[in-house]
Amino acid sequence: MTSTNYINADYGIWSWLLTKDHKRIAILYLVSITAMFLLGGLFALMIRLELLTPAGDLVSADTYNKLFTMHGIVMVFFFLIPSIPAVLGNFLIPMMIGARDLAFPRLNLASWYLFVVGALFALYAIFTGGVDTGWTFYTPYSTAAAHTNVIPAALGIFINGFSSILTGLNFIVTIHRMRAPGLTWFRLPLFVWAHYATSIIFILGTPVIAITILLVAVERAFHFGIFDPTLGGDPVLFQHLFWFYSHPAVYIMILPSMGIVSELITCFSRKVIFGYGFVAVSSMAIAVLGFLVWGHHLFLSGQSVYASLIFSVLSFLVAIPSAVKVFNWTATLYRGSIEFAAPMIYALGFIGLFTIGGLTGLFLATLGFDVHVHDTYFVVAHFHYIMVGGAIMGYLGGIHYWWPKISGRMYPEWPARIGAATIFVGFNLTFFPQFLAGYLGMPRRYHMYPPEFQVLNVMSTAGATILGVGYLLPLTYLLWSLRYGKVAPDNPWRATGLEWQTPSPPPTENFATTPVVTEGAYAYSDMHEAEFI
Ligand code: HEM
Ligand SMILES: [Cu+2]
Repeated sequence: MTSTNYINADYGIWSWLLTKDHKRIAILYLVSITAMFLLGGLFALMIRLELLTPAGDLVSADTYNKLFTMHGIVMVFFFLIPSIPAVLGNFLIPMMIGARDLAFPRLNLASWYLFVVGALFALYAIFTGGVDTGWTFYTPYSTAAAHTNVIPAALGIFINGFSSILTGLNFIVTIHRMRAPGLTWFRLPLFVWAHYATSIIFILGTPVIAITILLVAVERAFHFGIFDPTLGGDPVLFQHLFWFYSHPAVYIMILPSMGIVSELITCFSRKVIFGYGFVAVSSMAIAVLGFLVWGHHLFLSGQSVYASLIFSVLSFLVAIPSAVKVFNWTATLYRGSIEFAAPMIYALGFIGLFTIGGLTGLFLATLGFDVHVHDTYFVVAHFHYIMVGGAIMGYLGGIHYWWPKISGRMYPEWPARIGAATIFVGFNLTFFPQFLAGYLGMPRRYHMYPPEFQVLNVMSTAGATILGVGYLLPLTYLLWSLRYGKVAPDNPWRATGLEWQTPSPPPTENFATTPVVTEGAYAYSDMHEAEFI
């Protein structure tokens, strides 16, 4: 690496902490969310160790409540939600649209600082006694019952919310205003479309959770009677407000991953994506419909039967745009010349796991079935298939695919393939038994259980161990590659897309001259076919 790029353009810790370069900010996020992921993973491991035996013999019931709560808070708010948008979105969106940076570089840096301050509040809550309400902060646990650090955790999430809102705003303005000449909306890479849809949820949804969680803190401190029925409040109101954000938020976690998968599938099968327009528009449909289905989390909270019926039907509707994507990816693969590079293995893993997660979502949306499995391990398995199986597979696939661009080095292919396979196997062994345990009646959030569930739990803990090793593999060899990896060419995958037209790693300004776009994304069929058979 002799030429000047964003990494060696400037030296010293302050040149990073005060940077306005979207690529450096992406790296700051990468480091901070990886730290949070390791912390959340540590809690998960302790949960699984406790559940190895039916007797609650590792930690007390109180500690167990804190473990699953803090696992959820860290993973959802401080890892999954920022993961792809803040790291890969930040790094790639300006380059993919031929811009030099995001529209508001200083705001981008401020977003990272808000994330850090929010995370510090959450860490303070965790290390000075923990929180035990569950990551959903349901009232009255959170307002009247819990004796733990609910207020600092709530403030952490509140502050972090502004990081999301500002990032969303920055992406939307950038995508509207800064596209290179010729880059029309329907020539945009699908990764950019996915982030556009995600940003809409960030802007419309996040204020609701921020205020809701602030109300919990206010209620706790001053007993205003917002949620407490003895003071005239309504505890179910909290659940409405919470899920009005948190159902759309699950799409914040999955849409960016779908954007990555679209890029990977077309590149590694050397074909134009099938039904580009449908894939693009389905992201928007998911973002909009996602706001109409929150009531499927309240089937058993005492909402009216008619409300439940309507939410049940609407939940089926939101599955359609997701299915459209799966069909289009499958059609893209059909007769493609597929290369099983590590990112592609992650993408294929995503499709399989997301499909299982999505289909079991339809089970849950079916009112009668949900009555049977509500608050059991079936629900735990469902959302982990989506959020860990889906979202993290896409995230890791994306990290590998763009690693040459980010770091200027290639990752080692065989260790990466082994890592992807280990994660896939470990994941399924961890979470598939939970569908069975839940269906058979094992409730979630208990630190002991009847002995007949032990076999399934031992499988799950064994799987979690494999999964843990699987996640440590990329961490190890990617760090290794920074020093010893092969120097990356500008476009190692012979991919289309403006980000591959700049050097690896890119210079601070991304492009020497603004590129001009003359065709749609994914012009793979223009390539000589014989070359890829
Ligand atoms: C696309 C990505 C999806 C993600 C990330 C996701 C995530 C989640 C999460 C986190 C929960 C558990 C919340 C809790 O802690 O109580 C959950 C529950 C649920 N999900 Fe999904 N989900 C997705 C898709 C779907 C779909 C497509 C449907 C239906 C069409 C669906 C239906 C449900 C239902 C009904 C529940 C509540 C089950 C209960 O508590 O009894 N989900 N989901
Ligand atoms: Cu939902």
